[in-house]
Amino acid sequence: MNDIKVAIIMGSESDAEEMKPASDILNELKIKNETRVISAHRTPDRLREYIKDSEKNGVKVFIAGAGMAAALPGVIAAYTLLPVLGVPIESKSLKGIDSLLSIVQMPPGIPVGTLAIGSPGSKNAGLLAAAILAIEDKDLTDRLKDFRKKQSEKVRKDPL
Ligand code: RP5
Repeated sequence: MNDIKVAIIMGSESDAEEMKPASDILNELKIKNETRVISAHRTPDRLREYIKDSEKNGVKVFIAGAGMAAALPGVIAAYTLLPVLGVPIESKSLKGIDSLLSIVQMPPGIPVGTLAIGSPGSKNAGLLAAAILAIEDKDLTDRLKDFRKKQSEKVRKDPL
């Protein structure tokens, strides 16, 4: 056990900037997380080992960001019963529509919770992971309430 609750996996180093909001919000909410670059296509054996080790070490939620054919979240979901949250990376050629459709179109029986394309989806994946963990964690529920309250306060009624 190493207290890591959320494992963030991305298919390539080139996904790092778009995936950073996930770890940022988890850190803000004081949820221990770690980030790894592991590709479903380029390093499949490493992926299987990492999922097995993560489960043994007490990880509760996986967040997976991938672009283009974007198999990563689905392959993780095939190996684990833990919730998998998929973030479609905004690929250059098709602006992430390819990644979105790859991740969202899972065959029935192996679910992946799919978020929005790019950084907004990455932040929401972190928040959704927090909401899942908060079901059994009162302190975390309070921190999430506080986050929502501050977020509401920042919205100005009059833009001028
Ligand atoms: C996917 O292929 C990765 O998630 C990345 O978004 C995309 C391109 O990877 P690189 O060629 O930039 O390493 O597997």
